[in-house]
Amino acid sequence: MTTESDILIVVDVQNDFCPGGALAVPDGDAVVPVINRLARRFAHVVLTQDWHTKGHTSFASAHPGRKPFDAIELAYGTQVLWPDHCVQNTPGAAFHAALDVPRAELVVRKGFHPTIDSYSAFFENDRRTPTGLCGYLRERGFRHVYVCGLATDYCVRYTAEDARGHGFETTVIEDACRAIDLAGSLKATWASFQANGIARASADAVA
Ligand code: VGL
Ligand code: ZN
Repeated sequence: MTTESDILIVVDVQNDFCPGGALAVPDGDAVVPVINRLARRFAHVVLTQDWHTKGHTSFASAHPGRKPFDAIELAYGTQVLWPDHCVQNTPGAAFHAALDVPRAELVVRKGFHPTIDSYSAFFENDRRTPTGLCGYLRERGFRHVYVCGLATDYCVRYTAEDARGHGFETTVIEDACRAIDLAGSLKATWASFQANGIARASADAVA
């Protein structure tokens, strides 16, 4: 068992990110059994849930003439455009049916502001609007954040980097993540983790 100051953040294990979903991450559902086992070794777990409004600004369909995976400039910076995914209260936004995490104590929904995307569980993509998760973790006394889920190079990446940026010891659990890998994004992610003091571990290595 890990300690009382450790918490596992399970990022976006939702139908739309799994095979058959609107923004399927290759092999995305393979993380489910790994996370189910891993989560039993944590007394504290937080889940995140991508939770977009219909017609969300991160959807290519909201920008006439644009296609999924194009990048555009929005008021807050560069935004990759995605297929419509994780629309509030749709089956695609639901957690994978086999995800079984009995000690999940909080669900952080993100991406629900119609005009800002949110990859990180801590900040919206404007990098300024907080979700409240940092306050929650600090107030509850957690010091070491473990991150897993989907996708390694987007929501896991930004969540881990913001955890580290807020001073939490941070570990990404490699075999409990899968990546989208657009234009070298996975390689850039691991390089950034190394540069930022974010540890990389396998699920078996987490005590
Ligand atoms: C994600 C792209 C768009 C993710 C969410 O969970 O990594 N990626 N929305
Ligand atoms: Zn999204």
